[in-house]
Amino acid sequence: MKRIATVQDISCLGKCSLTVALPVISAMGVECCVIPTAVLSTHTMFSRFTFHDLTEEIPAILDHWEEEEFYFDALYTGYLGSREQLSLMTDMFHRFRKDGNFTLVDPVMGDHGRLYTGFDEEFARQMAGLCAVADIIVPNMTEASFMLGVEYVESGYDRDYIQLMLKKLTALGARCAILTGVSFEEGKIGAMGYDSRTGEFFEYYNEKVPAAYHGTGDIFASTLLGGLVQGLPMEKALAVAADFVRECILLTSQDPSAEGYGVHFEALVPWLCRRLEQEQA
Ligand code: PXL
Repeated sequence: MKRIATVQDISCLGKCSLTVALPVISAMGVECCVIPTAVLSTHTMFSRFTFHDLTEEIPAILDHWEEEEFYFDALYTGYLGSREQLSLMTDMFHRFRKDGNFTLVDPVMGDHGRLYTGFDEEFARQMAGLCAVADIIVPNMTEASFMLGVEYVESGYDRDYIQLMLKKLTALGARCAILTGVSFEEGKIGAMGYDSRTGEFFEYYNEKVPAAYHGTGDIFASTLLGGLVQGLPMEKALAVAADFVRECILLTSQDPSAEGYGVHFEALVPWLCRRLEQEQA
């Protein structure tokens, strides 16, 4: 069985980070080993939340895993709670990145032009340092802008602008960058990627569902990774991830009792399993 290790927080309520990565990756038939970076009562979009940092545990977990010679088909980082965790992740990549596996960094820091509570521009610069040692990075437009030190542009940009951003992102050091939340046309949204080894761009768009929920970036990254580890080529894995996010947003937006945080991904797990099977056929 394929196995990945992911390092992110546990937000006890709010459907993001590990509470989506674990079920999504498991549903895709991949063992999901977790290193929790922190335990929060909710994600940080609530006005109040508790935060218990778990940085101290990480070196001991990595030492034990290395001692046992565990192999991971991919290493995946998401929301990281401190600068120290960024350097621990660089260390983890050096120790566990082998021939045949890969690393994926989702530089979770912000959205809609703003950084989440607790992050600043210095953190974004340091996150760019972690992206430099990753194989694949999946920033949204906000995270990419902060890492590159360019102004966030909400809309009205063209393909040249996004292609230049992607080239600058891979110039940080990652082989492949995928920018999420890209929209060239009113009513359409998706992602554009660039593989610096082949010099090829790729992209995928859907009709935009007029609703926004937290945690969809985490679902996107987890689904993309699950697809890649299961052997899908990048373009198929991207399409599955973008379509799954769209299905989740659509279903949630149809529920008048949906509470505005997190999507109803649980009900769509069978959809994801079927779709993965179709793509593998
Ligand atoms: O979904 C991204 C995310 C992950 N983890 C925590 C967050 C957020 C976004 O707000 O607060 C703790």
